Amino acid sequence: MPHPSFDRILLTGAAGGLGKILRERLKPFTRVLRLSDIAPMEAASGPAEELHPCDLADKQAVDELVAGCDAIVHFGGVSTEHSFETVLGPNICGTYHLYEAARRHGVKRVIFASSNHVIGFHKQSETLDAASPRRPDSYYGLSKSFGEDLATFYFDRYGIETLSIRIGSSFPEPQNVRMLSTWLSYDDLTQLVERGLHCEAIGHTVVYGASANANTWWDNRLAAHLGYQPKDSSEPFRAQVMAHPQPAADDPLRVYQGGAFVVAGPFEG
Ligand code: NAI
Ligand code: 15L
Repeated sequence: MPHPSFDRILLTGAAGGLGKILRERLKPFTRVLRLSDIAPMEAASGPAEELHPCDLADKQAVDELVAGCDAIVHFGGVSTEHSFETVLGPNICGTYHLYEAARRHGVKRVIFASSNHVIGFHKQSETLDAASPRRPDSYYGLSKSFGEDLATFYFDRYGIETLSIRIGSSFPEPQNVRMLSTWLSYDDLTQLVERGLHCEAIGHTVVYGASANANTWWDNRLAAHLGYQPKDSSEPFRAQVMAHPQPAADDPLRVYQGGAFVVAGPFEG
């Protein structure tokens, strides 16, 4: 096996759906993979893995978590819409804690799991690139938008480089008509994370995390320097998706890029 390019990569959200996938896929790139989550994780498989449970909302704990790492793949946090108070600690404070720890410990590269929900209020009739105005569709989307701003700030101020991946829908298969446009296969997700780790001079790059789907809403030309070449497409799943009863034409799932997130809440009053 070729010599790994990193000594110790930190993966947050390691107990989650995508964290479990990346736990396997990141191994070739690092001598040691440090795995972290607030939820229980499977035991380390050997010396190339180390478990470090941590609540992202705890600043001191995050500082200790990051010490000794040379890159961070940040997939931890609340991953769907909730009240502002629920999102605040893990996502807003937590991402700040990670960048602050990265600054203190000299980490120069972060891969940030951002989300399509930073632009979710755009209509599905629009085609967006990374410079399109954000239109967050939820407190969750707002937290990812803040994470992207943190990435810009920590690059401009401290030279920490980030790839923010605005992940569409990364699941084994697209589950509905909207996901025929937003689907990101696990192989294409892995390629994006690999590009984010190894591509030189990325500054803060924003890329839409989607496979080569036929009906896309996203144009990645502003991230062309990554060399991301998606290999998969939702097309082979179209027939099985369309065989199910379809949402009405005015259903948010058919109108907005963020789908049902645009009608979540309110959470009080
Ligand atoms: P997930 O919910 O399965 O995993 C998130 C993990 O974060 C969980 O294991 C959870 O325990 C952990 N976590 C939550 N609060 C925490 C805290 N306070 N401290 C430490 N860890 C905490 O979500 P999934 O699907 O694996 O997504 C991973 C990341 O990718 C998330 O940041 C999500 O927002 C983002 N993303 C995922 C998409 C998808 O299609 N799966 C789409 C867009 C973004
Ligand atoms: C996300 O940001 C969520 O983490 C994921 O669970 C899906 O809801 C996805 O977006 C999506 O928009 O399909």
